[in-house]
Amino acid sequence: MTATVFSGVQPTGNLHLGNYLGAIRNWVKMQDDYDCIYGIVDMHAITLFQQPAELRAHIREVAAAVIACGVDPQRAILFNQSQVSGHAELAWIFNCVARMGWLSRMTQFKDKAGKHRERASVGLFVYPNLMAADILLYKGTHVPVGEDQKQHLELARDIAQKFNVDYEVDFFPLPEPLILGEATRVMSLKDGGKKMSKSDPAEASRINLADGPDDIARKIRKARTDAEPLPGDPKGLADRAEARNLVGIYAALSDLTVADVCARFDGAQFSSFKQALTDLAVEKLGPISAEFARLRADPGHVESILNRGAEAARQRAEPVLRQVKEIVGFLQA
Ligand code: AQP
Repeated sequence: MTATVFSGVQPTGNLHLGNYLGAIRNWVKMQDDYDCIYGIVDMHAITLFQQPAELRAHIREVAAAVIACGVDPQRAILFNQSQVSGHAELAWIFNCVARMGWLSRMTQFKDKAGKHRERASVGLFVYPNLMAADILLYKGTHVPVGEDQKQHLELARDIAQKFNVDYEVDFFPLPEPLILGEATRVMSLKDGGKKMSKSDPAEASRINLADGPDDIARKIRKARTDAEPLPGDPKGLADRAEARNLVGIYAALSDLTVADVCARFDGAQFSSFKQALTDLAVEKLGPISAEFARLRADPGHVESILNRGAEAARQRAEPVLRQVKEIVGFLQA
């Protein structure tokens, strides 16, 4: 059986270095070994309100950024979730399979809803059911997951299993997590305790994939650090979140370990380390931002790629959804 990977990114803003190192870079690598389906998941994005004009722009821009990073629409399916109605249809069926108690335990809902649980959208609460539908609509077998998505993938497995048991079928696979090397969690350049995020209002907290060399240099120069020189041993970074973050970014961009980077910059001041990091980031991200600018200038081309992707995704989803409806007992034309 071919291993099918599903992964998604929310069009909630422009992609940044964290999305690249934590996710999209792996999407590019996985194209060589798996049957890959990648979604720009706008239905997930609207679980928190999005301005319609911004959402539309972000869908095109995130698609352009993903392609600029090296995802090849000839080898992987790249599509926009809301254009394939099967996601919503299967999610509804999963709303009826998943249990309230399971969803109530999801820590991401608790984090995102915060103290205003009663005012959170119902969509935010059932978000993991839609994620299960995203994967299982294609009988996805593998999902690359960071720490924050592990619980949601467990839930997708629980849903697949309960569906199979309730309807006495062996229909859905139980999707497995795909761990691709050491996970890179990139933190905000302004606060080493917060992850780098598209929706952080502080622009200087992240390096966007659209940033040119000057923006990259300025943001790294102004990144928060401490007064100590860099340690020769990673243990010396234990209580230094901001320093650890910059060293981690250097390691991820250069494919070195954190220990290698510490050894190389043992005793260096931040002024010289930041210059080395800037040079590296400009070297690695320059070609991406140039390709991104080219694609951004041609939104019609990006939309045609997404349209073709949606057509391919619908073709994959259609027989699965028909069988699900048959199993559940829906009448079909
Ligand atoms: N800072 C990060 N470090 C490593 N990986 C990250 N990812 C996001 N931020 C970091 C990974 O990128 C993929 C796509 O993320 P997403 O858009 O679906 O949602 P997110 O995790 O909520 O991303 P953001 O940028 O923080 O967006 P907002 O601000 O809208 O919440 C995921 O695989 C994610 O792990």
